[in-house]
Amino acid sequence: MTLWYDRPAADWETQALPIGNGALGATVFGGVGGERIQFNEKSLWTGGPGANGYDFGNWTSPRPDAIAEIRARIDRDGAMSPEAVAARLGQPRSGFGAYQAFGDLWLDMHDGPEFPEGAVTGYRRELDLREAVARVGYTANGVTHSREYFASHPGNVVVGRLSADRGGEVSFTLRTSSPRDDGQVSVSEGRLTVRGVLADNGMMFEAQVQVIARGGTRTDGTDEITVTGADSAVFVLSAGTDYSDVYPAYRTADPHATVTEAVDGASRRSYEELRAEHRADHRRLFDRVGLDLGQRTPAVPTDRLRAAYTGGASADDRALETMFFAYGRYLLIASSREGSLPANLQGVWNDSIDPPWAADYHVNINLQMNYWLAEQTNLAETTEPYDRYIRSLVAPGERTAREMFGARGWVVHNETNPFGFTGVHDWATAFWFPEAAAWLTLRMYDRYRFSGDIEYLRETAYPVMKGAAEFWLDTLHTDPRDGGLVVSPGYSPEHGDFTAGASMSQQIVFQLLTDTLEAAKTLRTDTAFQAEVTAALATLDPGIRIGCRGQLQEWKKDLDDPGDTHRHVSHLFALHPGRQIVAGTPEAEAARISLTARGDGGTGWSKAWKINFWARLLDGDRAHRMLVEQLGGSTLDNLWDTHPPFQIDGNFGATSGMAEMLLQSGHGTVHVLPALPSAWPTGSVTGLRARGDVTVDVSWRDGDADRVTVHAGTSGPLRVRAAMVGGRHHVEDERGGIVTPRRDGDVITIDAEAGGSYTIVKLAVP
Ligand code: FUC
Repeated sequence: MTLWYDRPAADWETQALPIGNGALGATVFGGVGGERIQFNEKSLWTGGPGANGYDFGNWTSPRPDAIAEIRARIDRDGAMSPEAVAARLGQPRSGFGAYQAFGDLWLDMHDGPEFPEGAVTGYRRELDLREAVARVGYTANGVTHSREYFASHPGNVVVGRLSADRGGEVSFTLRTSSPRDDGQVSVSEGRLTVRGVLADNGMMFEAQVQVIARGGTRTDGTDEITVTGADSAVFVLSAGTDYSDVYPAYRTADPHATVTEAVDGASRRSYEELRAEHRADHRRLFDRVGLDLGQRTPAVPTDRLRAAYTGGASADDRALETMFFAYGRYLLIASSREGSLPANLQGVWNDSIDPPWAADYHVNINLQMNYWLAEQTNLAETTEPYDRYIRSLVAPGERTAREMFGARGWVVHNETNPFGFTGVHDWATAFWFPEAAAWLTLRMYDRYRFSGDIEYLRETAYPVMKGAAEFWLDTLHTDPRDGGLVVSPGYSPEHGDFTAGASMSQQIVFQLLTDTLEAAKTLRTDTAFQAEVTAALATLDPGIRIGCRGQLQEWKKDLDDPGDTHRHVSHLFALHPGRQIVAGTPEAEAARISLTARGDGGTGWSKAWKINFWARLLDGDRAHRMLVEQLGGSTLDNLWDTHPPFQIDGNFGATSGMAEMLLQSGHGTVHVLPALPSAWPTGSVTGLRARGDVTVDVSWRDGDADRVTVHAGTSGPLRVRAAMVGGRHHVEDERGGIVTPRRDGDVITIDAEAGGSYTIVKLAVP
């Protein structure tokens, strides 16, 4: 569970190693003559209130008939070009901003040789996923140097320690730099402070680094701190801004007090204590899931492991696959913890003031995808920032719904920022996606389906789902072709023409209304609203049609081009992450034909989508083939996913896809090893979560489960589907007592008791 390399990182994007605590992120280079630690704080953004011309994406002047006009033209002509729609409904983007690199921390080593020219031996740079610690070690001039870095969530700090195997050998100068010119640096009593204001929007920011040397001397300069002849030295860094997620001002207090408190607090404690607290915090989440595919610890560095990877099921290939699975979970823990913004397009890591797509929150697939793995891989806590963020979009999104659509509820379009940008811009093929709000809330309902937490449903999920549903109740259009309710104008991301009733639009709205109605019934609330939703569902086009080639249609009219290999496979939403399409049905077969036509190419995230699709189609070998495509063609040396460039959704999506290969639970049954590939004949997985508050451990041999334990969180019938159940087996409870569930083919139904564990054991043929 360790990524390791035999040389320092020469490049941020492809080689530096990430640590993070949700709010703070850092990437470690591991240079010998000098260390570079690039760091981030997730709320440091340009744009928004205070930035020139910020308008939340709302139309700057009313366009009362604009949407009706477009609808009428689509009704008349069947389609409209994205350019024509954008000319009428779009508007130039203004003050959107971009996620900002905070700065770099440099540790210039005194008399340290450069690598590789100098006499350095035993160099190793690593990222230990289980401990969430980055390390650097090497020997130079007869002295072995070690460095360790971690980002503590409980402490809200990044901590580093430099040490050597001989006393008095730690000597360096610590300084910072920023890609902007807006921070003032000061130093006092071993504490370096960077403080400033973003010129773009007036956002205040501050970082502090405390240096603590053991032995030797510490000298404070004007903008740097020098440690000479120490036995070891520790630094503690924290950073913050005056950002708050509350509309419309998005500002709170000067970050000085919070940053000071974090750095003071951590500086008073020993390194060992901070490290132990961090370790316990990380492992409480990370250790919940274990995957064993029969890998062994690779003898080669991770970059060479990846370069040699063929997916050919060698022990090394399986080691890379299990590491990649664990890495997705590691990255989510490191980039999404309570109290900060959700993971953005790059998680929390960014070295630029102008990152690709502003490292923003794209919500026509990307943000949703970032959280696919959260429930399944037992990291529900990491979704707190997501929920909080979605709820923060409601206030600005209500205004956009009202002003643009004259609708109740709330909406957000193709991409957004931390400042409630819920309107539009005018990039024709990627500006219009009002379905985003609906889709974003579905994850929250799914969290309820996993946990069964009714309080969460009532207080957190349902109110935002209801708002998203109200928007669509007011916005759906009656299609003159057949009287069905459709989304119009609608756009299947990010290609083709604007039409009415594109499959993805219909599927998302169908799922939203279905889930919201179910939720309202469960909560016994809003009877009149329930009636409204029921009526809409009766005429809503569900967005599932089989076309002339047997494919699942992407549009309501059969416009599909069989040669289309576009990276978005939007019309399969109903298969994944939706649940309208069930494997083994004619619609699933149609989805398979569409997916086959799209091909195995695509960007990093697109390949990750396809792992999930093939897993849902119960085709383990095809799912694995997509994993091979992703690891082989869309993964960097530091195992970050590349679109290109680096985009973290592919990491998260791949981990989700691997989990989907091992366990599914979308349709009322816990399906064990639904899509096990032949490349993983023997293995085990522990701690995966299934809907219905169930935790599952499975071990398998020769492609078939031999032991399955389901841990029930709640009482009631628990349906488990596993091929092994069709053969000789027995089921025992946690006390070893034999229980006799009902069986129907390969499904058994256990009368589970809350807190009970039930193990299905495969028995040898007599
Ligand atoms: C979506 C994708 C692009 C890219 C961008 C950030 O719009 O279509 O490929 O991932 O998000």
